[in-house]
Amino acid sequence: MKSYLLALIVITLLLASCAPAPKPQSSQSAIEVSAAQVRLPGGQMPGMNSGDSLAGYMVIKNAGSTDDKLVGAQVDFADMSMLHETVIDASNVASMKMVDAIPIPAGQTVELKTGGFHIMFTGVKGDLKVGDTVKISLQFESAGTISINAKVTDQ
Ligand SMILES: [Cu+2]
Repeated sequence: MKSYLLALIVITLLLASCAPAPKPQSSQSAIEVSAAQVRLPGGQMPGMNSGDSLAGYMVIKNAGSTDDKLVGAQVDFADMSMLHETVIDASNVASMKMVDAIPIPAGQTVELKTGGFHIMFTGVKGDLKVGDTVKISLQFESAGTISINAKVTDQ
């Protein structure tokens, strides 16, 4: 009888541990990333050299009702990832500056593209070629980490 009770308690505990996890915040599934690619900022890719920099572009949609921000990215194929914005000064010269975050307002779609926001990967390892797929872990302030695949392109 005792062992029967014990078994019952164990089963109850097991069932309890299988209970569904609490529902994620509504913002957690609100971010959709598409058309992700990495390429040389100038567009051409004459063979990847170790230590080169690559720019990451993509389309980020916030289908939720809460503003979010892209606050960082992590990759294996480069030493460092930075959030950048290309700015054009009064004399029409383009330069890049680092930003802490890229705002992804609720209900909006933000495009990381040439001449605007992008992710800069520096210290790229030399074994990437056009057509490869690389993994990028994007960190959002509300949505947390979202892992995506990006195509290595030359255009
Ligand atoms: Cu840049």
